[in-house]
Amino acid sequence: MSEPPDLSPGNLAYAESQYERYLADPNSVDDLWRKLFEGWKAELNGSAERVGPTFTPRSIFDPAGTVPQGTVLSNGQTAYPPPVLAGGVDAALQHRVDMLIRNYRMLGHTQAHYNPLELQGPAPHPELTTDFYGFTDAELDQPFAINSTVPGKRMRTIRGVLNQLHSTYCGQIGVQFMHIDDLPTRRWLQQLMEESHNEIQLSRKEQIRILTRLTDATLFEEFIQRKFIGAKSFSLEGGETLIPLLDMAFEHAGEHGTREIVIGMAHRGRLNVLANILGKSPQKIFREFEDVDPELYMGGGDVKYHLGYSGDWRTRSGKNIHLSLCFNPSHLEFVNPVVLGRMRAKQDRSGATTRGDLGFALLIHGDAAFAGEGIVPETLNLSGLDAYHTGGTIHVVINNQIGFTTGSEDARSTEYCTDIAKMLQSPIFHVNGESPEAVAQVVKLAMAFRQQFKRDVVIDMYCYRKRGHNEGDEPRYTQPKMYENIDSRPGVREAYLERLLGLGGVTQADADRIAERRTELLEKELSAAQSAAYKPRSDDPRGLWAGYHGGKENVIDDVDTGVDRDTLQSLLHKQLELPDDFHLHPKHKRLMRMKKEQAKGERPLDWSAGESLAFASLLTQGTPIRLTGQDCQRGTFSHRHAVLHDVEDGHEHFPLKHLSPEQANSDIYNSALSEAGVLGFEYGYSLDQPNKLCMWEAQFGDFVNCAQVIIDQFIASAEDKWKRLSGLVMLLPHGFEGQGPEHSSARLERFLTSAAEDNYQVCQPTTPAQMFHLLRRQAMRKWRKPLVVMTPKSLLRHPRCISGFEDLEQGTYQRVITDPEADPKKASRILLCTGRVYYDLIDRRDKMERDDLAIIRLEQLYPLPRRMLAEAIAPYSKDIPLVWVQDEPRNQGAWPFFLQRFLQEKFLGDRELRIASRKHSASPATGSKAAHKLEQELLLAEAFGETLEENTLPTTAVK
Ligand SMILES: Cc1ncc(C[n+]2csc(CCOP(=O)(O)OP(=O)(O)O)c2C)c(N)n1
Repeated sequence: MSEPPDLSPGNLAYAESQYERYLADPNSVDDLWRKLFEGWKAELNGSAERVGPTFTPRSIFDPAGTVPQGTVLSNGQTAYPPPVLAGGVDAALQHRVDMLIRNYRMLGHTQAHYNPLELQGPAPHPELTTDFYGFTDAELDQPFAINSTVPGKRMRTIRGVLNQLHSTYCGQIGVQFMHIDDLPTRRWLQQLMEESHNEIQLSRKEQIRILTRLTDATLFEEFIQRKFIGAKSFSLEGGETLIPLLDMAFEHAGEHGTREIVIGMAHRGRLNVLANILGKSPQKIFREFEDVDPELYMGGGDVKYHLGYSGDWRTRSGKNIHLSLCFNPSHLEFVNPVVLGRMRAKQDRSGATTRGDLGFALLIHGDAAFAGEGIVPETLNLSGLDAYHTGGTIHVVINNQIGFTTGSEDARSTEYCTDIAKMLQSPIFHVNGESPEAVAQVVKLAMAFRQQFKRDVVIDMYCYRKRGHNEGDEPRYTQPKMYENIDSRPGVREAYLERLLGLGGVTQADADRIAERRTELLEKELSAAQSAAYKPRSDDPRGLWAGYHGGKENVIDDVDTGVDRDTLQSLLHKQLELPDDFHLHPKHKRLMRMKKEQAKGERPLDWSAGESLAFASLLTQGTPIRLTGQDCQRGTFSHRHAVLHDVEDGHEHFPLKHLSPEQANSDIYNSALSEAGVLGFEYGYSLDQPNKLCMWEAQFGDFVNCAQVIIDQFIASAEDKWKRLSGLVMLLPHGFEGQGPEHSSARLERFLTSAAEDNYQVCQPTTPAQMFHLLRRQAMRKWRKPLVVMTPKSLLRHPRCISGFEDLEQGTYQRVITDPEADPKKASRILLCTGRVYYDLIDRRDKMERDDLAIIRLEQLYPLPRRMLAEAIAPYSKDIPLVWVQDEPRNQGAWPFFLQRFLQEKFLGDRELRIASRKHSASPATGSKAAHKLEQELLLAEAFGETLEENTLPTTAVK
């Protein structure tokens, strides 16, 4: 035999028989085989130059083997993995070994020591015992030829491999990554972890840095406990490793070229992060504890552990990263989508080509909140979508194993609080927060993973909460055993210092010096905070926001939002131009014909035209737009068609992207079926793109119910609490058209209930021209206020809901529309209404041929245009009643708001006010179409004074 031994998969059975013969009697095989086997033996013994093997057996270590899967071999067989022998091991044994190895990767985390409070260590997992696989001692010491990502000798015993797997997967890091379907991604992680046994080698300098950051974190909390006894600070104690964790993350980020990081976190440890990471001076924080500036915060402001901040981080190698910690409400986790939206806006602004190159979002969660709040999966689900992708978020859970007083056994059905994140193809690292070096390894892996794959990654840092939920709370009422354990722990800094002293690289004197310097600084900051010379930073909008205003509407002038007819016509024509080879849906062809007639001025403009002209004119003026929402590309009611789909091959055409070469970006995306997540994202986006018209459209207005937290806690009150401005637009289809309790009302009353201090605008436009002017006004005024628009459904195609070019050419949004047809001298009553019902009223007036009715529309409900309303009503006699007409039940809609203003502010003078509406009702609308019609009839009759006015309020009550 002169050829080298054939070790291809097709010949492995023969090779195995040769090896068995060799083991029984080395001389029973021929020279070449003998030499090969001797080489293996020598390697196993750690001596002699390696002679073989030249084949790499297929195993879990090398699933592809030497021969790629599916290759047809010279003998005609296909090379896919018979359970193969390796180095003379039988196929069944090899299979058992492969199973064990796979299970280590999959289940090793169950044996890992990531939980500092689990003193006994984890209970053994049967599938990770050698008994489960029936290995004998002899087999454990039997050599394998392994070409694996596990470095080291090629010939390994099962025992040797097990040791390596155990140290990699069952140390202080428990990793879940086998749920990732993509093999190269898993291999990438596997290699990084197994090569290093999942341990990091830190230099002395790096260790001292960790000690310093732990000292910063620890002393900060101790200082607050000492100086502000009993004050709520939601201390980080027990989880101090968060500070070195973030420190290391930002250092890695700098090396990856990151320039921006947007951070979201709850109250726990926030002050510590502000002081030790964001660079907010402790002086400012202490001043907030002192609470000596009440006049600055009358009726506004927020508690200190909800405040945001931004600062610059300079890495050791001199790179600069801008950090922004978002303001957030108490409502846990709702800040998540807001943070992502901000990051996306920064990325879009920067024009970076690859998402995540500019920077990423970092979200710090609590264990109970991460497992419990639905906004978490809503936000995770956005992470891979075109409209919301930001290139991967770093999630850090401060897993202190308790939520207020509730333990994990009552808080979740899952093993880990992070299990929901397995929905993403992302690794989850559970790590012992008492081991800063294990945390350092995890940070390195997580940062590298995000950088490589631009996907989310989760660090679940197990720790504990040294005190109660807040400083005044007694945790031992409910968790006596847990706190017995916690009370016996030395503290993270102490324990780490102990380790470093043991290693000999640091002396106690070094450590004391670090601590003394920090304490001195904190003392100085405190006396500065207590000094009378302290000056708070001004809240005036700066940077990106310079030139924009919040505050009252009367601080800002109205703008002329008209556009000349030629431009409008050309913008409509432009939107009708299609690429030559584009195949339209047949129904769409009819629509296009109609739109052409509109463009030529042969047909009046409908809602769709008004809206698309607002978009198109802003885009060509240089104002970018962004609109997302469920099915908003087409529009729930098929009016928008912002994206056309070729009926032959499905490819898309965006008319609003083809207006002019210089136009601004037009981003119109269908959203995930989420309201809170998506609205939170868009709100966040609006915070970092003040010049862009940012809009969210609810599918039906009532779906806004599901986003209520975002509205109440951010949109309605952010300016009041945090001086944050936003120009976000919410388009909420609203109108009583017999569609049942749910699809009728966008809950106008709720917006009006929380309307105060001109915190947002609530408008209900009733013509295409009004919609056109409203959207343009929102973008063109420098007043940045959220805008709530009650948009129509049936009016999208109502024959009377039309405008002419002349209506779009001049003027601006009309807050009140007077009645040009009414003769004040003849009028016997004034009907004041808002929204869709106006068209019912004019139809009925025409039908009844009544000329004694004035119908006035209130198009801006908030800020209430009192003066304009008074002027609109002034020509009419004081002795005729003013009737507020609304579709909504009496306890809903605008009536409760309007009545209160009318009574309190008396802006319409001494006049009788009546109401025509549906009766008080718990639900917004009837489910019966017929009942709806009947109700509508009664309502209109009542408005027209055709029924006994039992429902009118006594005059005295309303005057
Ligand atoms: C949406 C929401 N529900 C309830 C609360 C009240 N609350 C504040 S902290 C907390 C426990 C949070 O536990 P966890 O997420 O584990 O964070 P930890 O405070 O333990 O760090 C609760 C119930 C809240 N702030 N927000």
